[in-house]
Amino acid sequence: LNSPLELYTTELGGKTGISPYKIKVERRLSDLLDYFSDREASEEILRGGEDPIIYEVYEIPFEPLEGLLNVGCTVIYPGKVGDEYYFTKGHFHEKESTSEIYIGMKGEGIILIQDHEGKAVNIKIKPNVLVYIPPGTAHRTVNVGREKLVFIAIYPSDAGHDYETVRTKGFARVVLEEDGKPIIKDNPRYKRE
Ligand code: M6P
Ligand code: ZN
Repeated sequence: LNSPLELYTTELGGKTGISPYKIKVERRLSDLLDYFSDREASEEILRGGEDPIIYEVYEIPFEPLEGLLNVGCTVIYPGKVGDEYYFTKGHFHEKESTSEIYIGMKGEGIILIQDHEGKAVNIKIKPNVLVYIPPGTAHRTVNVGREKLVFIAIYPSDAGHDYETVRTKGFARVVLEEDGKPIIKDNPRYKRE
């Protein structure tokens, strides 16, 4: 990890969005089996001997400590599982008071944002768009384009990721391809609290 007392710079752009970075995380279809709507379609792909990369995250993280900011860059590949576009797992922050900034770099996508009651909004992300994600909301990014979707994230290092809520309850909305275009629908499998 970088020392939080030392200044750093990183260059924006290129395949990894930031360079240099400290950590690379790779998420494949097998890591996301509980997240995509069409389980049968997921298993079909895996049975075919493929386990495609869905997204990568390049990070410059600090230890969890109030006042420190992590920087990450997420690269979501273009693709679908069944009719559903590739996306990130999505998460609430464990520390409820924390917010986050996303900045679009390449490609186009939709950020699904919802609170614990399931009140949901969707926001476009593309180059030169900055999105402020308020505290207490889950956020998932969906790549609806034909190229990789690249965006920068800036968030408190002590925010923490709560994946469990999203894994077990799902998102209120899904983004599907219909007639070659993305449409946003209510998720029939979403478990409202
Ligand atoms: C962004 C940030 C990260 C997050 C990543 C992937 O870069 O929000 O904190 O880890 O996207 O999203 P997820 O953790 O939901 O898979
Ligand atoms: Zn977050």
